[in-house]
Amino acid sequence: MSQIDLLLLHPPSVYDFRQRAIMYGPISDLIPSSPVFEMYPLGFLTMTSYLEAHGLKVRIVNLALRMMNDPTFDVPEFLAGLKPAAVGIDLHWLPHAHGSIEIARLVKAAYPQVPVIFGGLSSSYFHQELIRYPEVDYVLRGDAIEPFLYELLLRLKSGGELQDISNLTWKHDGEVRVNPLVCPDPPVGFVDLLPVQMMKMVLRYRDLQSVLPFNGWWKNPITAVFTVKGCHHDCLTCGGSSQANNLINLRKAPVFRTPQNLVKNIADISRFSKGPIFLVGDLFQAGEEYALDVLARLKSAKIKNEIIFELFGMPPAGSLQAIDSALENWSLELSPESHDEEIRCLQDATVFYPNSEMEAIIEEALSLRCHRIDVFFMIGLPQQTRGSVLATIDYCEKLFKNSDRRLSCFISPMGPFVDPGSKCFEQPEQFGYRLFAQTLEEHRQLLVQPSWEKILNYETKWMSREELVDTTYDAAERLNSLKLKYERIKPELGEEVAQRIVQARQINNSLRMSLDANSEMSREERLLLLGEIHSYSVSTVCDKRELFWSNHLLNFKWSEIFRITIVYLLGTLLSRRKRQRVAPRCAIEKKVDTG
Ligand code: B12
Repeated sequence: MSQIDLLLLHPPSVYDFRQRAIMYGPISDLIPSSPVFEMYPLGFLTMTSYLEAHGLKVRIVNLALRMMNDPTFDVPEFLAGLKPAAVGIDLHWLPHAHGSIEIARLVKAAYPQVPVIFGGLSSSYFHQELIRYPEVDYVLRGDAIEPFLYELLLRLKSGGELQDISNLTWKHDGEVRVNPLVCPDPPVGFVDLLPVQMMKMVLRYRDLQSVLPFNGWWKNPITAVFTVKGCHHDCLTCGGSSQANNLINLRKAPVFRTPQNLVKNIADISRFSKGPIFLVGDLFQAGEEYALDVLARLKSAKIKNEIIFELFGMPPAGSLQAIDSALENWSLELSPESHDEEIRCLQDATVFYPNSEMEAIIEEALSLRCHRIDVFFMIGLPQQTRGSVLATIDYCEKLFKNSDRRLSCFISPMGPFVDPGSKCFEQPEQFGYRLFAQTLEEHRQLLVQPSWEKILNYETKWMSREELVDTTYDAAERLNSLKLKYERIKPELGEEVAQRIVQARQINNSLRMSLDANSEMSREERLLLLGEIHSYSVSTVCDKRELFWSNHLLNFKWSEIFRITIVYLLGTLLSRRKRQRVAPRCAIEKKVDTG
């Protein structure tokens, strides 16, 4: 068996979701994942790139996806078949508060001597609490930890000292140690998300299932390229805002990836995939000059993939023409959050734009070769009432009327949690919020409540949890009808969504009554919800497929994948021959031995 220097495990949101009866609600309808939140952090790929480039062997296992796709998949049994030198578990998104710790428990049971390392945004925020769980040995804080992780793995193997490893929270003789937090500039041009690494991992461990980022990725092989660490903006509800970044990562200002490196990464991806590439972060945040530089390079690289741009604010005049002249295939994602300009302005006045400006941008994009515009709205914002949410849906109708089928609108509740580090989480009263959980353990407990109404970690002065839930279904129902009316979705799809909303609302109402009456789920409700993640929680504010792009296996460039496979297999064959002459050792041992 090939020795693994670091086994990276992605947990499901709730570990035993297959045995529990929970109505998760539409908390993941606007992302590719289900309520199991089976997508692993992009950081898994950057860590893999970095560590493999330094000679270590990393294996990613998406346990959440394996558990979803195979009801008989047994985590302890699977773990027993591996032999890692160290295990990394992400607690990046807070909705993994339950699953991550349960998986750590199983890892400890499987290999008591193997170090368990946690990392990610929520791990960083809750590091002091997290390290006190007996199954957690190390927490690496920060958003650019690759070099620290490498150093930690070497030291763990060699038995070296740990007190000078930056950003490490650890235990020594039962005492918690918190090493100083530093915020390094990410390595020049960042660490690439290398698709080739994923392919090599599939070949090395003969396991495709474990590496897939989310359910259905084969059909919708969207890839993401991140452009920035940190953010200029300070939106009240965002856990990736400027204030949150400063608080959690000590990142005081965003660091942008160099245009050269960014476009190189896109070109690398385009060699094996014809699928869409999502640029994470608004290019115009780094200034017009930066964005134009990226666009010019994209033009020279002759990228054919559809490139999806997200816009936080409205771009300067002429920007859309620049995009259009660089790419024949592009789309936009806009997030005005609310139609109400006052509510939008409250989020962060520095990124505010009036509706008229957004409408002008939409009109211009539609006059160009823009392939698709998705407009996202949110429920649960400061000062937002039920009436305001419904008025947002009226505004969607206005947008539908003045556009064509390339534009669609989406609305979803902010959930399950308002994010730690955001202003609304840190100073809830000041922004009209009431929190139901503050600590990590409290969030773990919330995640296993029977319905999403009880899972939400907040309500606002303007909407109770009950109202947030009811308003979500009302808004979703109306938006779905509008999409049918304006032919944004196929009639069968729209009717399916309408039916799902009715069912979801019914089960939610019945749960509400039984929980209020005796705090227990009825037997019928339990049976209905047992192990259920789809029927009442997926596609109940929109059909998930509305988010996806064209879907077929032709999205892959099979000749390139074949070439990489052959090169890899030949490489392994040669190195196996060499190893037959030298005693086999794991990569870390070699590193440590040679200093
Ligand atoms: C891109 C993105 C997405 C993409 C997913 C990309 C992906 N697979 O990572 C999409 C759109 C799908 C998404 C979905 C969600 N997201 Co999101 N997302 C982001 C965004 C904009 C950028 C993240 C990013 O790309 N970082 C760059 C990569 C390279 O770094 P990284 O993944 O963070 O990894 C580094 C470190 O975190 C750390 N690390 C991570 N994991 C581990 C594990 C170990 C063992 C170690 C040692 C270190 C480590 O090391 C890595 C390298 O240094 C951030 C906001 C922001 N600006 O940061 C929000 C953000 C992270 N998302 C957020 C949320 C809430 C979600 C959702 C839960 C929303 C929802 N309800 O649907 C889902 C969860 C998805 C899932 N797991 O299924 C919140 C997180 C708040 C919180 N504390 O929970 C953020 C901050 C935005 C916000 N709303 O405030 N998201």
